[in-house]
Amino acid sequence: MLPPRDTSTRERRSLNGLWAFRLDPEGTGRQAGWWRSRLPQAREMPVPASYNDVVPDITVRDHVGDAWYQTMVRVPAGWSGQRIVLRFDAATHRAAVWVNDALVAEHEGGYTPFEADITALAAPGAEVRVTVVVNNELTWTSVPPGHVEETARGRRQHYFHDFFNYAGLHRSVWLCSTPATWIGGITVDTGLEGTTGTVGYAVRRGDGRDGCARVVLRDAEGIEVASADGAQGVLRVPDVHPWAPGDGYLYALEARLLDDGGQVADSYVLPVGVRTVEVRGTQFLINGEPFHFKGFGKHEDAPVRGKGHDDALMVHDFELMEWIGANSFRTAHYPYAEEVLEYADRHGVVVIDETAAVGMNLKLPAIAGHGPARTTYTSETIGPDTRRTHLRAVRELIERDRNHPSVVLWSIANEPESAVPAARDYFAPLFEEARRLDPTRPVGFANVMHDPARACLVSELADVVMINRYYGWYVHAGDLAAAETALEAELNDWADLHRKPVIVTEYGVDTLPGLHTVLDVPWSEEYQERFLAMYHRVFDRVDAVVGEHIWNFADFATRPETGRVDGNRKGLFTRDRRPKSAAFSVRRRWRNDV
Ligand code: BDP
Repeated sequence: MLPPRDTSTRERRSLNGLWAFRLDPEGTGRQAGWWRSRLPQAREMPVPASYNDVVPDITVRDHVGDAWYQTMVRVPAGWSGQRIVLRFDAATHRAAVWVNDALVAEHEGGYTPFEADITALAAPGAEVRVTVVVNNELTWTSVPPGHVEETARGRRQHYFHDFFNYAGLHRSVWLCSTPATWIGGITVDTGLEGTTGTVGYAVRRGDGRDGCARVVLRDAEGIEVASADGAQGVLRVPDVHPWAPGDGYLYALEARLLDDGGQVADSYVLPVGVRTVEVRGTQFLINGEPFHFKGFGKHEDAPVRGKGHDDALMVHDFELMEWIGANSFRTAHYPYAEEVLEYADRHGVVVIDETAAVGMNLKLPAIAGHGPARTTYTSETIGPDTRRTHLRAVRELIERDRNHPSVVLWSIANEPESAVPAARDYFAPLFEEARRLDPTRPVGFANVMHDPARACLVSELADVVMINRYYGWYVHAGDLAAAETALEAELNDWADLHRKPVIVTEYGVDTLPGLHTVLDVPWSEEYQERFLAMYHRVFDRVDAVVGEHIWNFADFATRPETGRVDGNRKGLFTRDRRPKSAAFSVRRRWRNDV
């Protein structure tokens, strides 16, 4: 599904702004047909945003179930003869959409887009009513999983991941026009042969018929450097300017779809970065050069708007990453807004792109003492139906993001239980599918501390070892000497046993800004600094370590828990993006500024 863009044949209109909104705690709206007229008893709600923190009311914040959004939109009069599409960049976690009285779309998966062809319902010049019901329930078959408990005080949502279950219309909503004969998809795969770049491309007609296409590749100055006729082929670019970390050089591929008479029916312009990715031994190579990941696991999270995408915050986060010397980040723990990947493409920032499969480890809540012991992989818990949803999540992620040069590695899950044979059975088809859909990128998952190198049965399936480690926090808290020994031993174990590149995808400690200590006291700013310095010393002693992603870029919201002080405080920046002391020492390391 191509992102909406204005081109010579297409237009888009943003539906962002204030929508009518209403929670549906009794779940009566679907029966009552709330889409059929003006939404009863509605308040105003911004789109995009999570609704949870906009209203200072615990019943809004902790709502479980349906929430309704509605707006009116006038279809541009100039769109007559065009195909008209309504597109949601995300609706968390599932949604149904009506245009006037007709159901036009249903989608599950809170972090990937969906669209509906509404040409038959949206007469140019007319006003239409768009109603969306968004549901935030996490179940045993959703990704991420969870379960809803009916209690005497109402319904309670339980889930196994460590970030708040924000919901709503988190990203932009668009009304788009395309010609009646339209481009349904474009894929590119790039390569380098000496100083020549190759761009393999395929242009797909939206109606599935075979189409004729012409493609033109232009450099950043707009000068044509290659062209070809045919719906698929390979373009060659002599003296190519590769896309590289820190150098987000992009070409523009214009694809023109020709109608049966040979006239241009549709045109779409796709940014293309020419680069290669390869895992060789214990090295991770970008354009044949060893790459060392420096950066963060992040979250889409901020006060008031929750997970709502916001360009100001996005640019600020990238500027702070640049300030600190980060070259990469992981989209923990779900696919981020497409604007984020487009920015990373333009600025040469490297991305590990993750599905929303987080919390597939039912041992962990029991270990932490806040949940009963359960078996992770059974037909009643994480079973075949969950895997079907998970497969769809892998497909939607790769379909959406495969053209981004910034994305160099797929992460198909975060911290699933991985030391039981059922885990291997569960994950093998997911790795297979990711590789079938995209043979050009390595595939991995973030391994949990409880399932180390000798126990984990899933890492063997991965191209890269990605591990989240908390020696000095959840284990050996306050004892950095013991933590250092344990960390180094484990990293060497991974390196010796797996002989693959190792990226430490999480390491960090909760830290309260303003808490200062002389000794190694957890939660203090000094402890965060010394903890990170210790990890960095160890990384420098183990050759196979090719990446360091601190957990987390910024403090973020979680469900209330005694181990959390107004959320997870492992950020190097506070939730409002002020640096903690450790940010300055990390900056010295990452900018080589010792
Ligand atoms: C890891 C999870 C991450 C948590 C982190 C923590 O991958 O989502 O936020 O631990 O406990 O287990 O801070």
